[in-house]
Amino acid sequence: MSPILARPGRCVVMGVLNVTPDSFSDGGCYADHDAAVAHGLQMHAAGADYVDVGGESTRPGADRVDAAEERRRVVPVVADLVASGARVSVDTTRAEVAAAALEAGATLVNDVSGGLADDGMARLVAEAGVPWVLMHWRGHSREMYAAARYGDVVHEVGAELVARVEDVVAAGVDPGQLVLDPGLGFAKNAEHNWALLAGLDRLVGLGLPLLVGASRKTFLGRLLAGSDGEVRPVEGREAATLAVSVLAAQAGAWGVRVHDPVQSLDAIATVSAVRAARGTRG
Ligand code: PMM
Repeated sequence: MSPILARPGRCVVMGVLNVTPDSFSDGGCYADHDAAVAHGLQMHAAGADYVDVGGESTRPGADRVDAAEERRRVVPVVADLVASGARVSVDTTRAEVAAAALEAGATLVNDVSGGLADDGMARLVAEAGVPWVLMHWRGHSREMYAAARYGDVVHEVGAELVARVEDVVAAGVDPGQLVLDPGLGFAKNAEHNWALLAGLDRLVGLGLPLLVGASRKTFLGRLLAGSDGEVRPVEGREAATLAVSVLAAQAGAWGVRVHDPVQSLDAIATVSAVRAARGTRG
């Protein structure tokens, strides 16, 4: 197994860095190169295991950017972060963007389409030998809510992820490179997200490392809506995000993807201490 997938004695923390004008939480904050690199280095200095750099918003209903623009946003930021010693993952569904980011020093591909959006991704990842996050996905942002229909969502997401694993392994990817992710909010409504969080142990039980990305997502904002029904804004969703980091670490997830790594690292250190006292790792 790739050493990058080894657990550092606790749940891995990936810090989100969206170099986009329109992501739901940090869109527009780090569209500028220097601001993006500075924030990425801050997360690295704070202990984030990966800085996850993305150049295309996946928020519900978002329009796609073209590949050249996505590359233009991502590659210089990846290169500067790597030059300063950060470990970087690239959040993209496009093989050509992933290839350019790997060339610039990224060491993990985070693919929210689980390899479905681009046939070339499996070949690229197999050749590069890097870890690959396969997220559960049922279509691009514009169409994904029409696909949010499930009977037993945990079972169906698990089965669809296993099918993706079988496909990419058949295409030459080593299973030791793979991380699975239930894709909270992607073709899922709030009820589906809660069911998936309630079923994390079943997803961990699939036997591959599991990544959980709940940070500041809308279902948390809806849970915390005020008595007037107003959804809690993104900056007020941090405590709920931490609760999910704790639940994920407790369930034995490999990692969490969060906007504020400092807070999650502290929460996860606490879970690790309890797990160690109990005789379980992570
Ligand atoms: N969520 C977003 C983007 N990339 N990647 C993975 N692996 N898992 C996720 O849940 C995920 C992701 C959307 O959130 P953002 O706008 O905060 O990046």
